[in-house]
Amino acid sequence: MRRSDDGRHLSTEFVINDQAAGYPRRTVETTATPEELDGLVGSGYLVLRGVLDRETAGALAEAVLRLAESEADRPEAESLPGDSIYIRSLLDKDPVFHPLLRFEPPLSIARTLLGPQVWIDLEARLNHAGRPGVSVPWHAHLPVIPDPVPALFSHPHQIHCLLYLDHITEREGALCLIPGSHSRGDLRIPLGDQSDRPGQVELYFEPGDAVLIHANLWHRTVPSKADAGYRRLLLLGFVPSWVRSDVGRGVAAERPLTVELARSGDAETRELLGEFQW
Ligand SMILES: O=C(O)CCC(=O)C(=O)O
Ligand SMILES: [Fe+2]
Repeated sequence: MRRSDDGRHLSTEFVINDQAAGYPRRTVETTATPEELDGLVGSGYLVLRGVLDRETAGALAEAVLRLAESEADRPEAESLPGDSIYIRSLLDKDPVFHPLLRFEPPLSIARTLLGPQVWIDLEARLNHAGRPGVSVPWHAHLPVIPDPVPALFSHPHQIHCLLYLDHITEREGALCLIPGSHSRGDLRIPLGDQSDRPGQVELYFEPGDAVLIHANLWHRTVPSKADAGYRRLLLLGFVPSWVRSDVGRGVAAERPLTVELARSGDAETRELLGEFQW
């Protein structure tokens, strides 16, 4: 890694050990400082203020609301009707989200820390306005670390960007997180717990602010008040490129038998077929 002459860009030159591709080089330049990167690795989070202008944040917020309204009545919708909804696969649903494929500085920060090859999963969460008590209890996004940790365990390193499109004040409820908790294997918070925890940090946001978190950082939201406005945020998951369930080439089966196998199979069978959700 090296700093450029103007001191603003940290540049990392990677050589990828891909024989078939001729050992390609990838240079990743980021405006984040070494201190910010170290902070993200050590504490598990990094706040980025004003990464989107108000106008863009507003346009994305409207698109999220449109999708929420069009999906809310679908039986598969992940919603608590009237309170909140998750909207998945945004890049397939509206091209207004496509510029986020090159969203800086989160992309170059993710590539500097995870490696130059990442893909982006884009989702949204919306809490409706005027609904008290809407919250997300303590959780981490990738609860897959076994105890003991096996010798060849693949640590679930991902960077998730929570990009806020609305004002998040005490009315909408702070985002709380526990610094350093992404590397604390001993922390086991019961499902549904919403209590204050020692050392928790409370964050508030303006539209266009973001926070990068390690996917295993424990976090929650404080319940909304009756006079809360909308809480809309985008969740960009930066995922190492090789972490995928599909091979993506060769002759595809005309009628994939595994679909039926998964439908009729038990949980272990479905897991062996690649089922996983966070
Ligand atoms: O609403 C927020 O501020 C965060 C929500 C969250 O942590 C999640 O949906 O996983
Ligand atoms: Fe979360």
